[in-house]
Amino acid sequence: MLRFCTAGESHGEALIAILSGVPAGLEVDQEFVNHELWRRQQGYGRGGRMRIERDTAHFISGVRHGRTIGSPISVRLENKDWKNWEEALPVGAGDPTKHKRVASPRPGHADLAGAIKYNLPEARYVLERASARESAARVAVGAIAKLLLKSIDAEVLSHVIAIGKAHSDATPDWPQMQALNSRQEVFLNCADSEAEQRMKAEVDQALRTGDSVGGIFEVIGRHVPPGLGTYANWDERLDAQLAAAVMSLQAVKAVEIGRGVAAAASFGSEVHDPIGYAAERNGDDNFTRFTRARNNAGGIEGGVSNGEDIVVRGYLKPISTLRRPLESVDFASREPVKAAYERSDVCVVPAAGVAGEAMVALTLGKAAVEKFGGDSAMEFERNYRAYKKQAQEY
Ligand code: EPS
Repeated sequence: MLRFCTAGESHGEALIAILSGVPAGLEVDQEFVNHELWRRQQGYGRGGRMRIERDTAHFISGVRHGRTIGSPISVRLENKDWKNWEEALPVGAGDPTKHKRVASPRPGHADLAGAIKYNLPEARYVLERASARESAARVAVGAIAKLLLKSIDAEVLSHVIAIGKAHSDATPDWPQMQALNSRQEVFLNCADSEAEQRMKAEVDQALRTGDSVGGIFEVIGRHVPPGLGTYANWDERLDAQLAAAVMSLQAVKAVEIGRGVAAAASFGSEVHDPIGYAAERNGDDNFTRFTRARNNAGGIEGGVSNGEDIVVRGYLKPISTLRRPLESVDFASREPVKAAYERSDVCVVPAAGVAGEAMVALTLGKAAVEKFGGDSAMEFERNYRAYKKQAQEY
C-alpha cells in the first residue's frame, strides 16, 4: 500500500517525509524532485521566508543507485531558518526568556483550537506544526508519486483559476498546461495573462491594506487509466479519497471534482457527459474507443476513474495571519487584544496548487498500486500494460 507521513515544525531543524509502498526499481530523478520543491516556493504574494529557504531533498533511505529499492523512502528538507530559531525552539529545556510566545490566537488559524486541545498556554507549538511549511514535505514525496504515475503514462499538473474576486475561464490544453508549469518565473500560475493581471491587482490590494487573499487552484490528472477506485466501498471511492487528500492541505476549505458546484444548479441533461464510440482507436494513447463530448464529471463516475482527465479544484481561504489583525483575546490575561502577527505570506494559491498536485499524485499513485500491484516497477508496468490491452479490447 502506498502511504506517507510527514514530521517537522515550521522553524525546527528540518522536515521529514516517509513514503512506503513504492515498487522497487523506479528511477528517482532527484533534479525533478528538487524542481517540484522549487515550484512550490514560487508565486506572487509570498512572504520573506521564501527568500531564506531553498528546499532541497536529501534522501536518507529507500533509494540506492538512483532507483527505489522497495523499502520506505525517507527524505529530509533542511529549514535554513532554523539557525534563527535554535534558541527559541530548543529540543532541550533551553533558556525560557528566548522563547517566542504567540500571545493571542489568530482567527482562522489552528492557534486557539490547538492550544485548548493540547493544553498549551499559548500557540507557538500549534502554529509550528499547523503551518503550511509542512506541505513542502508532501511535495517531496508527491514528486515520487508523479514519477510512479509517469511510468504508466499519467501526469499531474495545476493552474490557478481564481484569486479573490478575479476569475479566469481559460481551459488550457495539455501543452499549454505543460508550458505554464515549466516557466522559469512563476507569477500566479494562471494560463490567461489578462486574468492574471486582475489576480495581481487582488494580491496588491491585500498587500496595500494589510490583508490576505485566497483563491482556487485546479489540479488535472492526464492519461489516468479508467478503473482506479471503486464504488464497492465508500472509502475506496476515488473522488472521496481525492477530496480528503486535497482538503487536508492547509487553508483549503472546499474541494470540487469536475463541475461539481455548477452541477448542483443545473439540469441533468446539462451536466452528464454524453457517450460516443469512435470508429477507430486514435493511436495507442487511448484506453478505449468510447468517447465523451465533455468532462463535467472531472474524470470520475461512481467513484471510479473513467479515463477522462481527472479535475480537482481546491478552494483556499485567505491566509489567517493579517498585518491588520482581527479582534482576539490575550492568552494570559484573557483581555481583548488584536490577534498576533508574525511574518507571513499574503497569497499562496499557486504554491497550494503545487501541493495539490502532490496530494492528487499520491492519491492516484495509491489507487494505481492497488489496481496494478507489483513489488517491482517491472511487474507494476507489466500489469498496467496487460490491463490497458484488456481495456482497449473491451
Ligand atoms: C506560514 C508562515 C510563513 C510562511 C510559511 C507558512 O512562514 P514564516 O512564519 O517562517 O514566515 O512562509 O510557509 C512556508 C515556510 C513554506 O515553506 O510554505 C504559516 O504560518 O503557515
